[in-house]
Amino acid sequence: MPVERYLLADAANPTAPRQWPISFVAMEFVFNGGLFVDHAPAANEIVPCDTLEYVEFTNTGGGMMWMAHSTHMHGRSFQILSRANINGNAANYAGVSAGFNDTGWKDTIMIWPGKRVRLLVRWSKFAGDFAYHCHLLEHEDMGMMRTIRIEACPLLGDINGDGIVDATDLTFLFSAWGTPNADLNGDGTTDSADLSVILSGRTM
Ligand SMILES: [Cu+2]
Repeated sequence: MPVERYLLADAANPTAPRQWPISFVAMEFVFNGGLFVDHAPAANEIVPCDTLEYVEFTNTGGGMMWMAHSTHMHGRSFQILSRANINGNAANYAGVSAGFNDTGWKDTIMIWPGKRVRLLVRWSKFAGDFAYHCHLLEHEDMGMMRTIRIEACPLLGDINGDGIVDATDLTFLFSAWGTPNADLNGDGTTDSADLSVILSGRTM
């Protein structure tokens, strides 16, 4: 079955990739400028739920220690948009994207020295903290791991905004029946389709 391709044009940030560069700081390899801090994402590691985004990793900061980093993202599969050489050595990597290597779903990608890798990933519908890290044990043990925080999706049926879909939302819906006032599915009126939204408790 062919893989449904994500399109850059469908990303929420098609011209401004989220950037988590690999660098070498105080004799440690790090992502996004710093070592792992439990449950403390940087501002650019807080992401919207259920949203397709464009993400870029670069591996140019090795100093004397050029290494490839097998980069793994928890809880998500992503697609590779492109790989580019940004400090020469293109001939050494001519075969990296050969064949089907970059065409399938990935949860891990090898990011070679001097490479820029661009991905498309749809963040989960489920809020919470997820790790991304280098899969080389020495590197992840030294802190080459970071947190992605997925923000909560709005609860579509939470009409009164108290954070839960419950009987008060039902009461409001029935009081608004036949009017646009509790039109959750955008068809212009409040009806059984909107009731279904509430009863499913589903998120957007
Ligand atoms: Cu590494």
